[in-house]
Formats: sequence, structure tokens, C-alpha cells
Amino acid sequence: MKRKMLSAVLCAAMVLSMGVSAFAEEASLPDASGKTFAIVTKSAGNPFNEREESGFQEVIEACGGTAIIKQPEAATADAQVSVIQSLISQGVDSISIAANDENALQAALEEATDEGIKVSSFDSKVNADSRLTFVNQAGVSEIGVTLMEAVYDIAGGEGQWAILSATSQAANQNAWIEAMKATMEADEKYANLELVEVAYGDDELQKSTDQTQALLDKYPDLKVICAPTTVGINAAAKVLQDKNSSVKLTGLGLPSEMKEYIGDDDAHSCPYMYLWNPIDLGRLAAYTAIALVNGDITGAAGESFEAGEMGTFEIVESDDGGTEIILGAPFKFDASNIEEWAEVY
Ligand code: RAM
Repeated sequence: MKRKMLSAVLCAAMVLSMGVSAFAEEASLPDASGKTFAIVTKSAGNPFNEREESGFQEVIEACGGTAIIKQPEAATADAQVSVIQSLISQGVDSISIAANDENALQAALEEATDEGIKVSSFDSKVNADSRLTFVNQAGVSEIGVTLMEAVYDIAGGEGQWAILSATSQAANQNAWIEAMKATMEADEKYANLELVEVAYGDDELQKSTDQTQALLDKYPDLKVICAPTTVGINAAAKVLQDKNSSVKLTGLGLPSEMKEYIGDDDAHSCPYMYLWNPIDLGRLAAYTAIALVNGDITGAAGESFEAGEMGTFEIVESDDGGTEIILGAPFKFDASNIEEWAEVY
């Protein structure tokens, strides 16, 4: 009975968060009772990470398991290694990690695996040897093409643009940046756009603010900044809007943080941006961890599993020789829908 009620609550939350009405009345949930599932996000104080954690916790608890939420003090590999070591000592059943560095966590995660802990990554992957699978928010090239098209459109097809990223070692950020560059190089249409710099704000508000200011000082002809990080875009939006700058912004942002900056007119710094539902990303990471711990999947390409109210997901090959599970496509936020989505996440 408790299960039934919880699953009804989950369905209601999904309907609210995705605006989708076609959920099954009641989805059957996997059993996670007696097991402990850890989530390690990139760093403390990042609202995007907090939403991932809430989705993860909700699913683990609804399935009867125990969720452990760990936020490293800083967005560094060292901080994550200490967290992983403490989770190994605690004897958790699984670790789901959004990595600050693709390769530097390998020794710690291999040690976890040797202890029988099921390791997967989400949001930002670790290398293929350090994980069973990776819960990816959206296809990498899809994000690259989407953001590049936005830069082209907002710049009017020509001029200087810059990227404001998070940390320089984050696999997700670097993959998206490479995908943007590849898109730009593959099509003549982008020939009049000049990428002048990739700056790093380390997913810290103050550093991202300073980096935005530095870009404005260095490049007086800059037309567009693309920030594929929720912390970076939020910081840049405020700098540009407060200064009434003619430089425009796009990227990946949390609607709740970007509400006051999104709009078509000169008074707003960001005409439009993209993201996916971070609560759903956390939910899918949780269902993946449960399926791994229960032995329903091993993380191999071709396997599929039930993710409760989210439906069936398939594991596919990823371009680094490992596997991944893709949540969905990036979603566009503009003046027409920002108010509504700001209420959701
Ligand atoms: C930031 C983080 C995260 C990324 C989002 C879009 O919060 O860098 O990893 O996925 O932005």
C-alpha cells in the first residue's frame, strides 16, 4: 500500500515536472530495500546539483532503499576522491558520480568496484574503465549543434563569440565545447563566426562573474557568450544585464535562476537557452543504480531496464568505448515559457 501511494506521488511529480499527461496510472517500482545508494555530485552550493540529488533521493526512498548524498566542498577531483574513499569504508552498494575529472578518479573507483560497489556516472562521465555505464542528459553532438545554432542565430550569423565554461577538466563541458567547435568547422555557414576564447568560471558564481567581466574588457567587439553551465550562465546574465551590455547570452541554464534574464528585448541579456530536467536526471541515475545493484543490468550495450514512471530505457554504446543511457533532448526556454518552467526547476 505504501508503495502504491509513493508511486502515485512520483507520477504526480513527473506530470508536474515534464508537463506530460500520458503516464501510466501506476508504475511498478523496483525493490531497493536493505540497500544503500550513494550519489556524489560535482560540488556543494550548485542548485543544479541539488535538483539532481532530490530526484535521486526521491526514487531510492520510494523503492525502499537508503540514499546517501555527498557534495564535495569544491568542484575538484581531489575532493571527490576523499568522498569515494569514505563511501568505500561505509560499504555502500552503489556510487553514482558526476565527475569533476574524467580520468583522475579511476584508482578510487576501481577500488570501489573491487569492493563490490556498482559504479556508474551521470551528468559528467568518468572514463569507460571507471564505470559500468553513464546516465547522459542528452546526446553530446545534439547539444553541440543546438548551442552552435543558437550562437549563430543570436549573433546574426557573424562576429566574435566566447564560451564561459565550468571547470577545465569536466568531461561534460569539454565534450560539449568540442561538439560546438566540430559543428562550426563542419559547415561553411559558420565561417563568419570567430570563437575568441574559452574561459573557465569553475562553477563558482564569483569566478564566473569575474571571467565574464574579463571577456567584456578583452573583447570590445564581442557579440555573444555561450555558457554551457547553469552557474556560469547565471553569473554572466547578471553581469550583462546590470551593465545593459549589448553582448547577448545563451547556453544551458536553470529556468528558476534565469527567469529575470530571459527575454527578446534589449532589457534582457539572454534571448533563449536550453536545459533538461535535472530532477529527472537524478531519478534516472537512481533507477540505473538500483538495476545494477539488483543484477537486472550489467551496464552492457543492448540491455534495457524499467525506470518506474519514466518508462523503459536502453543502454547504448558511447563514443569513448563505454556505454550510456540518454535521458532525452535538450529543451528550449524563452520568453514564452520561462515563467512556467521557473516554477518547476
Ligand atoms: C552545471 C554543471 C553541470 C552541467 C550543468 C548544465 O551546473 O556544470 O555538470 O550539466 O551546469
